[in-house]
Amino acid sequence: MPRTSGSFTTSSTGTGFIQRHSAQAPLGFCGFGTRSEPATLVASILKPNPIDFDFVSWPSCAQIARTFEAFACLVTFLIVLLASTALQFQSQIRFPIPNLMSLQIYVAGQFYDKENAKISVYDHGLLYGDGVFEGMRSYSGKVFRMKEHLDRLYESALAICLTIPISKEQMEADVNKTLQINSLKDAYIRLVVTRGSGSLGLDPNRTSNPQVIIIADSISMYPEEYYQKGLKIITAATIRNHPAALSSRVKSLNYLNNIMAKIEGLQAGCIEALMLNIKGEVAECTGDNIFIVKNGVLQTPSKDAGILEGITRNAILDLAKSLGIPAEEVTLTRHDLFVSDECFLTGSAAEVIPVVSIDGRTISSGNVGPITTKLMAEFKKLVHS
Ligand code: PXG
Repeated sequence: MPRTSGSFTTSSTGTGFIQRHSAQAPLGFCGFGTRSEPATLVASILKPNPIDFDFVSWPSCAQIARTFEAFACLVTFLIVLLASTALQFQSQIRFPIPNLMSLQIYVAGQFYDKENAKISVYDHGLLYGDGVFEGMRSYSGKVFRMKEHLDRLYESALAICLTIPISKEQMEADVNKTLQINSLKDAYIRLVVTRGSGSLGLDPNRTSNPQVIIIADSISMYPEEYYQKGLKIITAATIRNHPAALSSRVKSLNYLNNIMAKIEGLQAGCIEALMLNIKGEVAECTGDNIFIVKNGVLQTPSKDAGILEGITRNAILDLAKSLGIPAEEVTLTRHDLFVSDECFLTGSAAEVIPVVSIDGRTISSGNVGPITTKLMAEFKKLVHS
């Protein structure tokens, strides 16, 4: 607080500026000082003069610093307030403010932090498993057989009368954008298309806005040691979907029978399980196709066995052809598997993984066979080419 002394006004710090009001008055002191000097000193020198002076306060360095400090605090407070309001706002109206530390998930054309990527609980994808999906991988930034995966996705959608709201070209561009935005080169990509949200009831006509979701993340399907030593699998009692109920070529969001089989496998201490079809023939595993080698011939169940026509499976059949390994799509039984020379599984997530034991029967010597080893190496080359 300024205090008045005679005809002078000094600030409480003594710091001041003296302004001359009278033309006859001697030139006053102009500047900054500490408590008693020089402003107070000058004031006392001038005191005998009957001249009116105003001692006008000027801030000290400490005052300026305090003011700046207060200002900085205010600005920081406002920024924090603004940011927290924006985050609350964002979670309510899904206005995306990307957190670059978080994985960015594509939902219906926009990117959201993993924590905020959500769809309605009324979406029939959740309520009924009504939707389709794809799982694919990118290697060095390039998605392996993207066209085949997108063809299968759109065919699956067609089969369940679901119109995907974007074109294949747009989907391809959005997949690549999802990889880029997350700076991912070697990734697992999950595409999901749901029926959209609607009323409680099966009727798909009472839904709207199918949701397209693209997740690009890392995935390690099986521990590395299994690629070296091979898997032990069992046959699940749960059979593969009856093709007349739902074609196994539709990669639908309803994977419950495969999950039931997977649980059986896990309960038996195996991380993968074999599924048979309604006729008791070998179909495939819960998330992979199956191959055996018998007398130098590669064999795999045909599409008629009620399998998903795997893209990795087709890549292996192509490779076998180019390597001169005879290959055929045939009906296989568990017995064929037990007495095979080699066995392996294929899938986008698992890639190519050897099997060395089925239902307690050791396959051949129990080691990974030469054709399996060759195909694993060639597949690795192919995905990186
Ligand atoms: N059969 C079934 C039942 C599958 O689900 C395959 C075979 C292999 O198909 P591809 O086209 O991938 O060679 C699959 C694929 C996952 C996951 O997250 C599952 C699959 C693929 C990718 C990821 O569990 N299954």
